[in-house]
Amino acid sequence: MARTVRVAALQMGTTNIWDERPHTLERMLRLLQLAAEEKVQVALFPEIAFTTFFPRYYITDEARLAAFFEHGDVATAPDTRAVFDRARDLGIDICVGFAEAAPEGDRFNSCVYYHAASGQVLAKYRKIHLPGDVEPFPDPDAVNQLEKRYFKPGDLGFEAFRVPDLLREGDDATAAGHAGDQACDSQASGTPNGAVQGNVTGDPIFGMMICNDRRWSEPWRVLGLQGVEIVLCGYNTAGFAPHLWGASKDADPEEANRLSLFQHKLCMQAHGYTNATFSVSAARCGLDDGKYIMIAGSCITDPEGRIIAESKTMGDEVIVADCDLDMCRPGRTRTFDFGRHRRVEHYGRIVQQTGVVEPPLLTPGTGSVTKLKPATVAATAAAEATLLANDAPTEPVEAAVVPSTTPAPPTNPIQILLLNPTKDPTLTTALVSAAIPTLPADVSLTGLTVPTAPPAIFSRADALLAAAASLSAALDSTAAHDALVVASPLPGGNVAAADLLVAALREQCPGKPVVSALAAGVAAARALGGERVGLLVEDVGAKAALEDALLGACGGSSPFHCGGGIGVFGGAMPCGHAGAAAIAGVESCGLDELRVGAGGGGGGVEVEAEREHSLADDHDGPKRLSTPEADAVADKVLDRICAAARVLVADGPKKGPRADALVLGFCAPVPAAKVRAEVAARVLRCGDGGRKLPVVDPVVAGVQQVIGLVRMAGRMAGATAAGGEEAAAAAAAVGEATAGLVV
Ligand code: CDT
Repeated sequence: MARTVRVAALQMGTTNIWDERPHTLERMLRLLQLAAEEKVQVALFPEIAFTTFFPRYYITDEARLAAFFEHGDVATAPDTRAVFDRARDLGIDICVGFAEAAPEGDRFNSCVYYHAASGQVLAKYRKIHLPGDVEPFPDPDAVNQLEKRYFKPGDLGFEAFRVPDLLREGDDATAAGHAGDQACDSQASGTPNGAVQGNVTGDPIFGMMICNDRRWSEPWRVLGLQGVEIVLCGYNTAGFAPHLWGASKDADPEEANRLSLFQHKLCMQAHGYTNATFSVSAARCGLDDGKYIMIAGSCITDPEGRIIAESKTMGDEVIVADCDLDMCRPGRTRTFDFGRHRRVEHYGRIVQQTGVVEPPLLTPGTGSVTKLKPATVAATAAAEATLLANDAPTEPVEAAVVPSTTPAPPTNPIQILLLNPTKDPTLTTALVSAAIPTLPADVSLTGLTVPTAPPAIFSRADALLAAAASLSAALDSTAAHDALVVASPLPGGNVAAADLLVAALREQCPGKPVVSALAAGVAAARALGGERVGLLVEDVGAKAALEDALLGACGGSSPFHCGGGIGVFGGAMPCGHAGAAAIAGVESCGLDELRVGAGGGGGGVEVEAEREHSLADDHDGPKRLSTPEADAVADKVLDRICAAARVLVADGPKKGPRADALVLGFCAPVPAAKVRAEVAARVLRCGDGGRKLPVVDPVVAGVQQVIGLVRMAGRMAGATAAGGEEAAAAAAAVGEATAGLVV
């Protein structure tokens, strides 16, 4: 029995900046009336439907800007309620885009799904992919798109939702209705609730996205994974706007318009097809203000990727199609039966990496090519290899990474091993990712996860086991590497693990630079002018461990520190006194209270379901949060880091701030660059004048330190003039990279 929904895209033509709101509202009501005459059940208005597309303007006057936003409940606010009231009266569900001034002061580019039968907003979506810029182009002729200036990225994720009351008498709105059909889908994969994927039953499943989101495969797949059947997407898309599109100013405007239109349809058709869903897109189009050309092309596509209805004009227009939701089934049960065919173990990069990390360059020359490294690259390699390593636990896991902007193919790259003394590959990925942007062209960084180490280190016993397992794993790999950096970003006894490891590795690999990341971080903070270095650590446990280590460095009383220079702050100092004296204090960011873990892949946020780890506790690992939860936790993480930083840089008993440089003594579950930016913005206030606050990522510092040491060692060994130049260049490179740490 058919499950059919009649949907419409309500395309809106030119809306000028000078158009009065009531005029635009009237047009929207008329479109609704036309839709009602077509017996439409669900109608989609464009993105930012109530006004012109104001992000193209650089607006500095706050009152003027506020007038483009909808304040309060959009369904009942005086400027907008007429549309919702009319939709309810006509019995048409609507999805409408608007600029949202949220009660807490944040601004979003949003849309809501309004359910006519109940008179309620059923779902809200806030645009996640904000295109364009914060600042306008210098060229006064450029068309701007300042969405990054006016909006916060959405915080509600891509949540599909069911819509009741759409399926008419005789349609199949119940699970029971399809029970007999399951036999036909015997090969289709199961879903957690026992239903058969592709054998969609019940009320229709909708998803929403806004304009630029449609160009990214991720939102579609996230909705696809929820069985979405109709995706709604309003848009404002420029035609000829060379600055925006990165095209030549001399490009043919007509051709540019055609290309923009083509790409819009391409996205709707292709992504709809690969997720076996209908899609509806509604344009705000035409020539705004007599000069801004916006494409039309509102369309409805079916799950096979075909356009089944599309606009014919550049003006207000209603585009209607009947969506027989059973058409989603062939794709879902065969080609795109996700449960049977997806191979998530190879998709790690999608969530662990944002920017591009290119594969290693091949050596140029006569036509024969040599690989610099095996092509087991970057972020996912660690995760993927660990999955393999579960079958063969004695094999260490390597993730090879090279910089993305390699200017020339090095013939003899410096090979650095970054050792994560735990079995947590996501942590390795996070650490390696943080260091990638700082790597010179001729340096290759390999992350090593230790499958036989504990998953995390919460006790001295864990630390000892981690150190022992890591030592043998690292020794297997040292021959292939020029230097080692031991990461120490985990709470508790990891400091000890790192210390023991560093000492043992130095002993076992004489002449090879081995550094503790944390020690390198402190050294870098001091080199950058910090006389009193503040250490930010994850939680009170880590704070205690570090203070313990400090004590050990000063007095040798710590069981983990023999006072012989192996303490994390000892570095080159014989007993560590000088290092310890430079530490202004250790402050906990209290991340354990948020129950966040570090292994978020350089940007993900995880919740630790259970912190009661023990050496024998091979737990299942942290629970991954949904996007809005993760964003909320990330905000809290930044708040806490900044609060702890403020404590450290507050004025101490002597004149001036307690700490004048900071080291991130853990792997933040938000990217280090973001942490640095936030600390800069929030901790140093205008009263601080031109003061600089170095905020050092210890892994980056450790990697840079060993690069310098390897180059120096080469010079000492070679002792040639060329070597001297190389060392000078190396020093410059290290200086350059380190400068990037200062905020
Ligand atoms: N509104 C919106 O998101 N428009 C963008 C224009 C691209 S800006 C380079 C779009 O993706 O259609």
